[in-house]
Amino acid sequence: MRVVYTPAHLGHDITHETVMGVQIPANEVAERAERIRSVLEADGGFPFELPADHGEAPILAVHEPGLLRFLAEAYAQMRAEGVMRPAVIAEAFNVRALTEGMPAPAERPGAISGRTGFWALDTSTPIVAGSYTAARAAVDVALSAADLVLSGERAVYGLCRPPGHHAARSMYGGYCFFNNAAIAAESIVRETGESVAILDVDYHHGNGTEQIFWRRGDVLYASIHADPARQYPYYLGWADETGEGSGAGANLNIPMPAGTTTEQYLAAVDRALDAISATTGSVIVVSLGFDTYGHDPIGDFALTTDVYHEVGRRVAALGRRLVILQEGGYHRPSLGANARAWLRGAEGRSYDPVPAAGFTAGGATG
Ligand code: Q9C
Ligand code: ZN
Repeated sequence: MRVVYTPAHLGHDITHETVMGVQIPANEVAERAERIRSVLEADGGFPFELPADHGEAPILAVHEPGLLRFLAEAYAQMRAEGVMRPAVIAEAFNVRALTEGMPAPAERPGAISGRTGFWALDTSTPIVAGSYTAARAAVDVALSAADLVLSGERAVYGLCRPPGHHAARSMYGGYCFFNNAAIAAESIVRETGESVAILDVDYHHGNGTEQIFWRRGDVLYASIHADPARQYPYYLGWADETGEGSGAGANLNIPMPAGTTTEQYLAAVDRALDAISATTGSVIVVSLGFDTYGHDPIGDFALTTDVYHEVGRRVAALGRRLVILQEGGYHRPSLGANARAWLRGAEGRSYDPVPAAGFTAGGATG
């Protein structure tokens, strides 16, 4: 299976994220993508290629121009204001209650600390000097993977970093800046005139993808994720969110309990795949996360590496072409093996696990 990857993600070299007011070591770090890269390279069955620059147009088909402008300018604006903090993080947020009963505020020129909160969902998505370039490159990875599939590949893996599915039309957050999967899905719809299904198997609900396609009947969004009653993104991901207008019935949320087992998970995968089978279209965009893994530091499911092989196999068994895009997954030592298992399953190759020592050669810390 061909893989699209670029080292541009290394510029998003964050060290900390802020959770409930406290700085903790960042989860969404460069090592994640490098771990996946080295295991796929060692496998031998995954030729790597660089993405092509697709420009701003496919991003602006999905996102508000102001969000793109903000992300492009934020770090430099902070420095220009003489603020010497290591990363741009919001101070105050443009919350619903601020203007309840009033017109919603527009973005105004102003201090970076306030401008950031106009576009941000949370405090756990720091912007550093190389974040914007990395986020643009992740979009190009997704679009280049989509190009390969549209030109005849059955399945292609885009090793996107930073991830994308929490980014909404006018909002970044949840470690995401641009919604790579939504941008790829929209470009496939425009290119083919077909419907597209997005299958989101990240541990978290893809609130951004849901929001972007909420009123769209030509893009099915199906997601299996931790119940928002106990887990981020809290406000969306509930089972009663089914879409509106032309999108009525084209949003499927399957919230799962803590401790979700292989059996429970595979039953949910079958439900999502049944919904996808009922749609037209020949391409599935997969938002692939490994924060469903039993040892993930921010997840609470109980999945094992062999399950990913089976999920990949079942998704491919629908017979549609696959644009597979990396989202989350934070247990660094297992990420490569999990990605390899999923992708080999999707390609109809055997699971054939390699002993853990085979993955960690070269100084991994475990
Ligand atoms: N204690 C993705 O998986 N909250 N994003 C972190 C950690 C944000 C996850 C709290 C989680 C975002 C793409
Ligand atoms: Zn996630």
